[in-house]
Amino acid sequence: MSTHDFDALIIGSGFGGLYALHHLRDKLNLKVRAYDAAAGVGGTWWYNRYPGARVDAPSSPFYAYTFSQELVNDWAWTETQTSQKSVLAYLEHFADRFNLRKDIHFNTWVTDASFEEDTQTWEIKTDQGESVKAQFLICAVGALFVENRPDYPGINDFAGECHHTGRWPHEPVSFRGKRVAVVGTGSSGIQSIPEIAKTAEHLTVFQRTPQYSLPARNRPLSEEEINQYRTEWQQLRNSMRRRGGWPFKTNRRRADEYTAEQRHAIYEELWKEGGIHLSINSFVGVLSDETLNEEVSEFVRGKIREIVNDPIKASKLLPDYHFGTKRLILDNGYFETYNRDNVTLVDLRRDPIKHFTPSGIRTRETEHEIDMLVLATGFDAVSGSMLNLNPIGRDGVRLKQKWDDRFDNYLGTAIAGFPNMFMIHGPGAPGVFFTMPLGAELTTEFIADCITYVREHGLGSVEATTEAESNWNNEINSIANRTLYPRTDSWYMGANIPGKPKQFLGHLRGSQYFDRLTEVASGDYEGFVFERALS
Ligand code: N01
Repeated sequence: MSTHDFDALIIGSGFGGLYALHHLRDKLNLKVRAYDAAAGVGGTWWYNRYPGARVDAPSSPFYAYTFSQELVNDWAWTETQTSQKSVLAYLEHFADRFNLRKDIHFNTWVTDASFEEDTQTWEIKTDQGESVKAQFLICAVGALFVENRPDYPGINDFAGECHHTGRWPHEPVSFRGKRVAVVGTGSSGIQSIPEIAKTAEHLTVFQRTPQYSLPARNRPLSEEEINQYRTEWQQLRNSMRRRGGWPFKTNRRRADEYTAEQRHAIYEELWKEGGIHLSINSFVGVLSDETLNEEVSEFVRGKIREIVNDPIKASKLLPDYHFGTKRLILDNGYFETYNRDNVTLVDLRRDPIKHFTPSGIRTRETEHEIDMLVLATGFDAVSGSMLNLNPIGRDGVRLKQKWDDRFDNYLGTAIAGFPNMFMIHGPGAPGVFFTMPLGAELTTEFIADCITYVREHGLGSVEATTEAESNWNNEINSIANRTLYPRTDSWYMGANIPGKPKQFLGHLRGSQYFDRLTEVASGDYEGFVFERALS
């Protein structure tokens, strides 16, 4: 008799979890069940419904699954920068089209996951009282899920409305006639601030680090563009796979072959074009050559000075770290918002928050009376949601013990001591440095091939070796260390969470990474050990 109820269990029903459910169930014919704490599919897109929420990368039609031409044909993206509402509607459509909801238990939080060595199975327990076993556990728990809430003295005594952007209510939130405070100016803050300012009586932005943000230049997609991407889909898909997640040919221009004046004209053009082009299409080495990076940084600072009328406000908004080494932000009128009379900027570096009161925020210099607090303070990114799950592996070791001082894993998907468990978008995977939906597809396909290998060879478990983890760690770091990324405190480095080990959390060369997965799969899974089936 089988010792398990399912072949595979999946935690999460965002882009990763939904695709894993479809692929494992419908392509591999496995018995699969998925769990999600939310009441519906969508993951990140279920939770992050704050005003102005949009994809912060070149999106339509690329921020989408790529594997099915039919799916591409029956979904029409409407804008170049997809809104949260559209992405969520797309994922709901995907779930319905492939009949996925029947195998997802919603409103169900997985409280425990542990590996039983004698049966080579995972057992999970839920807050609904279920206890279920499966041979494989797929953790599609989200790279940006566990919200970071600052612990300023008195913050819990604040008596007004308080929302974190990553847990935005499903009911409409009105800012009309209210004095609103936004703490945080990452993507979530910068996307929501222009929207909140439109109706709030007054908006006060509490900024710790000024940011580089580029104009998104969002616009409707034309019928012609939609037809074209549908016709060319297979080529686009191949280009995305080869070119780091997006189909664009990036410019290989060398900065030293142009005069300063010519370079400036190129920056102007790319700024006008909008999106991330200034970063990916200006010159080779923008994110690794300090001098070139400073030139681009100064160009953006110049734009901020031009846009913001009040020079004192503008000076507070000038970023002083290396351009692009925190997540680049795409905005729709962010800097322009500071020209409104109802918007104030507090520079927390000069005037830090002392404590909260029931009616507002006390900084060193001022008492700010507010009606609503918006925390746009980000996430315990990438590793946070795996640590939240805190599975128990071999010898009763919990992930929190294993990851006490470093997020060791192999290929961003497997962990030594945690057999038959895989992560989608784990630490060391390309994650946000690649198109996440395509990344989820390719990672799932690797996982599915590995599961097939185990089953076809009559094996019971597959597990990464500690040696492979150590080599992988060196590989990730050596790629990151060739760039300016590690020099900046960012969530990419785990630096936004007090006490979190500092480690670069992504693989910067997505295409190379997925080549590597193919190589490992075709080379009998180097870096993994297999155990024969025990029963
Ligand atoms: O979070 P963030 P986010 N006191 O960590 C500040 C993705 N995303 O939610 O820079 C005061 O970037 C913090 O300051 P500092 C996207 O990949 C995707 O905006 O640490 N301030 C920073 O300004 C993005 O990168 C989409 O000094 C505090 C801000 O809060 C990622 O999610 C849309 C503070 C946090 O910025 C995270 O973005 C939106 C404190 N105690 C976001 N603690 C989509 O495309 C933190 N801050 C899906």
